[in-house]
Amino acid sequence: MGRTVRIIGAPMDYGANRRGVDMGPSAIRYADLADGLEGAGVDPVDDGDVSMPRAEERDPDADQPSHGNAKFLREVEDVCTRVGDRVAATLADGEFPLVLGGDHSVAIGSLNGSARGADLGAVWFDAHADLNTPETSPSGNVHGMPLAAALGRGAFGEMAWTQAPGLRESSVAYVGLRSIDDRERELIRASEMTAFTMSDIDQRGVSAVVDDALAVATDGTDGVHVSLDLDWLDPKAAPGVGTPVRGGVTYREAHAALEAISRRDEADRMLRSMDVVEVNPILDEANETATLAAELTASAFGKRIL
Ligand code: NNH
Ligand code: MN
Ligand code: MN
Ligand code: MN
Repeated sequence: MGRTVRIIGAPMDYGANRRGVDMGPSAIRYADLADGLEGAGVDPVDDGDVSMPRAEERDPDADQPSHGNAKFLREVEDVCTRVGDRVAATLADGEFPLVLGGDHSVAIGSLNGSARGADLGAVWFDAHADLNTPETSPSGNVHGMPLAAALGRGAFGEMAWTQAPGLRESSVAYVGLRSIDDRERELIRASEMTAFTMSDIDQRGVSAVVDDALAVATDGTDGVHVSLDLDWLDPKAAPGVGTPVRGGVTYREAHAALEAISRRDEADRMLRSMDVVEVNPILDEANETATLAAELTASAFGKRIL
């Protein structure tokens, strides 16, 4: 019997600057995610969506005292607390939590839930570093902050709900960075995180880079969280995202990367939790990006061509 993969939908758009990303979970399900997972030899169970609050402040720029420059932070807290509880409960039942975003702020919940009572590593597939804090963010969008939130940096140090208890900075590896804010660049350089950029992929190939990222994330940890932001891919392969950045990985490179995850997982079952985020069906072409999200998830669980 294969593992049970519990699909947790988080139709969140409070962390992004574009509407439409809240339709991501539906679009990924519609793209036959469950069939793909069965094809990979796991048993998918759909847990439905976590409920979304109505916005307290309709104006994202409205003052939110003590939250500084972080839009809709109360709403993000509400959703991420629910995501974290569901992820933790899923793991406690011996099942695998797969969170479908929604914008990347949902990863605050996934990381918090997955890192309760366990030492966690993380592999972050993204064009962006997501290391802004309310103090450094140029946009105020919380989807540019989930790693900083999980690590309790800046103002997040006062917010227990954002923090991933068992996640150490030195167990985090980025793969495919190519759009980093100036302040983030300084923060990454001063941090203990490992950052593989698109240049590293160009020079060494994606499989070798992912193997190295996994070495970082598995060293001294109980398991690895994989966070897959679809804007990690080149916009030609994944047009349905809110913040496309050209120069990303190709369709084939993306598959090779997630197959490298599954090969490692086959050897030592290090894969603990995963989120798949930032699919925006309104900006997509014929559900191409959601379809790719579903395929890449199946690849991570070991689906092979032959
Ligand atoms: N770094 C920018 C910000 O903080 C962009 C973040 N956007 C993302 N991250 N899509 O993955 O707003
Ligand atoms: Mn992201
Ligand atoms: Mn431990
Ligand atoms: Mn991104």
